[in-house]
Amino acid sequence: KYPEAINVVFVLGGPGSGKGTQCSKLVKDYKFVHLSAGDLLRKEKSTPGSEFGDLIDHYIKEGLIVPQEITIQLLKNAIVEQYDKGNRKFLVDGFPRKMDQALSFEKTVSEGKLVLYFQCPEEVMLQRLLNRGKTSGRSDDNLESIKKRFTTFIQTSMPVVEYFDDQHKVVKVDCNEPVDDVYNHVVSQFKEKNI
Ligand code: UP5
Ligand code: MG
Repeated sequence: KYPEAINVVFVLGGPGSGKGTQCSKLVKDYKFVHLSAGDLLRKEKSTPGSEFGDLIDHYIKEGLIVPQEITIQLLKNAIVEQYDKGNRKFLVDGFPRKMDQALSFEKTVSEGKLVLYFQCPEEVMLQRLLNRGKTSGRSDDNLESIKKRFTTFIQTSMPVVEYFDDQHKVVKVDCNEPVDDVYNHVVSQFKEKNI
C-alpha cells in the first residue's frame, strides 16, 4: 500500500448531512487530518491554469462524480504531503462515492478502517443546503443542482455505503439533531471502536 501505515476513516452521507461540520470538530479532538474530496476538487478548479478546471466545474454543477483518476490523484498528493509532515490519521470526507473509486483507493492507497455514515432525511438536507446557498458561493448550492446531487447520492453513492456495510465497517449516525448532539454520537462510536 502507498503510503504505508496510514489510518483512514471515510466520512460519507448525503449532500448537506453535515460531513464537513463534524470533521472539523473531530480534527480538534482526535488529531486527524481532514481531507474533503469536494474541497480538493474546488481548489483544483480555481487553480489558474489547471487543465481540469472546466471539467470539474461541469461535474460539480451537474452533481455528477468527477472521473476518479482526478480525485484520487488529488487525494494522494494531499496524503503524501501530510505524511511527510508526520501525519498518519486521515478523515476522508465525501469519498469514495462511486464503486470504482472505492476499489481503486483500497487497492492503491488504503482499505479504510471505519466508515462514518451520516443519515439524514432529504428534506432536512435540502433546507440546510438552500440556507447555506445564500452565502456559500458554491455553484451547486441551488435547487436544480441539489436535486441532481441527491439523485447521484442514491444511485451511485449508496451502493458504496452498502459495500462497506457488508464488511461491517459502517457506523451509522443520525444527523437530524443539533450539531453537538450528533458529535456526541460520533465520539461515543469512536471510543467504542478504539479509534
Ligand atoms: N449543518 C451541519 N450539521 C448540522 C446540524 N446537525 N444541524 C443543523 N445544521 C447543520 O453542512 C451543510 C450545512 O448544514 C451547513 O450550513 C452546516 O452549518 C449545516 P456541511 O457540514 O457542509 O455538510 P456536508 O455533508 O459536508 O455537505 P456538502 O454540501 O459538502 O456535501 P456534498 O457531499 O454534496 O459536497 P462535497 O463537497 O463532498 O462534493 C461536492 C461535489 O464534488 C459532488 O457533488 C461531486 O460533484 C464532486 N465530487 C466528486 O466528483 N468526487 C468526489 O469524490 C467528491 C466530490
Ligand atoms: Mg462538505
